[in-house]
Amino acid sequence: MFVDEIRAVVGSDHVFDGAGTSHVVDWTGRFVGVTDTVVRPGSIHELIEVLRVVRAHGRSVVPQGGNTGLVGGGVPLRGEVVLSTSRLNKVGVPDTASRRIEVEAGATVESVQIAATSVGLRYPVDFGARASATIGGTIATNAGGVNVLRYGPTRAQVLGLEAVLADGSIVSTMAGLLKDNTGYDLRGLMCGSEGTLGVVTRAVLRLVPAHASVTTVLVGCASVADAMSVVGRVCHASDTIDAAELMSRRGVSLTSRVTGEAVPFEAEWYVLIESSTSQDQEAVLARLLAGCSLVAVAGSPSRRRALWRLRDEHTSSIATLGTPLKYDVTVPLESLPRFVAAVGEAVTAVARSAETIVFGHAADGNLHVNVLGASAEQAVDEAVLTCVAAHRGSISAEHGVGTAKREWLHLTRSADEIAAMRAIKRALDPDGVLNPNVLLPPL
Ligand code: FAD
Ligand code: 2HG
Ligand code: ZN
Repeated sequence: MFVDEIRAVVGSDHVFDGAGTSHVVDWTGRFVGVTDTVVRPGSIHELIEVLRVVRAHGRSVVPQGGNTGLVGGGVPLRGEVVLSTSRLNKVGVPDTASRRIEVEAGATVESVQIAATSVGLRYPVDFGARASATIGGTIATNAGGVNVLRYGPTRAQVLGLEAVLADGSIVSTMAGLLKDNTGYDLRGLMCGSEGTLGVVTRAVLRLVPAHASVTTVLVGCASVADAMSVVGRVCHASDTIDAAELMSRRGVSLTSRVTGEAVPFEAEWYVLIESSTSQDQEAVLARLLAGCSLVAVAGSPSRRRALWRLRDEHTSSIATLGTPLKYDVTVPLESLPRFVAAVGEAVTAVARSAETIVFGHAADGNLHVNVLGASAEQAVDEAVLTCVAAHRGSISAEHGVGTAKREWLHLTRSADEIAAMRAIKRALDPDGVLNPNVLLPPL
């Protein structure tokens, strides 16, 4: 029997029925699946053996890390086996000379951040789900977060990678060479492949120097256009800006109510800016923000944490109002203010009583559009995503396509591009063993 064979590989403590467990429900509660098998291999060899048994029985797997994904890509919506990386969670000792760290795929982002900080370095990928999201999951989704502006997305941190393909073969670039032009970039291909091409098992990650001190500033603005003009001015004049985050009055007041953190002042829109600090930089920021009347500078680490909670806790605060439809999009910076107005109108046109909350990584043109109280899901998907396409944006900036956006991929990718992606999938996973129901549109 299938489950007996899997038990023989990993031991009975590490195989169980998914019914009633958190492994079958996504973070938002919107995507609920079913599986008779959740398996937690304890080594790459066990993982390869598990895949062999899965293949032999004509089944497929959904790789799962921290299950914080927001596009329904990490749960078994069609009875797939859940392949959990929770036991592959070793974090190596950071190499301070080469500024890198070797980790297993199931290690959390936070555990890597802590290891880096302990030696005066920093892992620059950061976002609200850091305590649960894993390195494997962030590589598979090419996660972004608040520091992309300065350090790039997860793909830019991956110096080396090891992954197991559907047939059990291993691709590895764990030497982590800075320069290596020997053929196709398999490491880059795995980043953002959402578990469809290989199961990431280990990585070598780039670390950056920790800042001696940071300046964190909350700026109040009358409109999105004003907010984007502040972002533009600050980012243009300085290359030490780590983050520039956009929030609305509604998002901030809701988050303040849920978390108990005080809001320093009332404004229609807010920009939260963080920069590494030198005396010069403080003067530059002060000059650039001179025309802004609503400015709060975090004068202490606890004040800084409080300002960041107002941003980080948006997702969990919105979740207290119900299960939102989530859209994670990029639009060109110059059309971002127009897009914010247009997307609100587009949602209202198809779901009159729905509420739209917009926030995100302003400097990247990456907005999170959360729609609450809409029953006509398909109509709202279409309204929001065609509005994105009309503004020449992308339907996924950082969360990935998953199952939630797969039928809309054509809005962002041409037919030729989708055909090329299908050809890659067919070549590496001809039997559809790895996450067969995500990313590519249904045939
Ligand atoms: P999972 O949810 O378990 O899986 C996500 C996808 O990766 C699935 O398709 C899964 O099959 C695949 N996968 C997982 N592990 C592997 C592996 N080892 N090998 C191959 N495929 C694998 N995302 C951002 O980009 N930026 C943000 O700012 C951000 N903020 C968030 C805030 C909150 C509060 C929450 C809940 C989520 C946020 N996310 C954000 C989304 C989410 O945290 C990321 O997508 C993250 O990368 C998922 O990691 P995970 O380990 O939870 O992956
Ligand atoms: C963030 O930036 C995350 O906080 C989550 O990407 C966005 O909840 C969301 O829509
Ligand atoms: Zn985000």
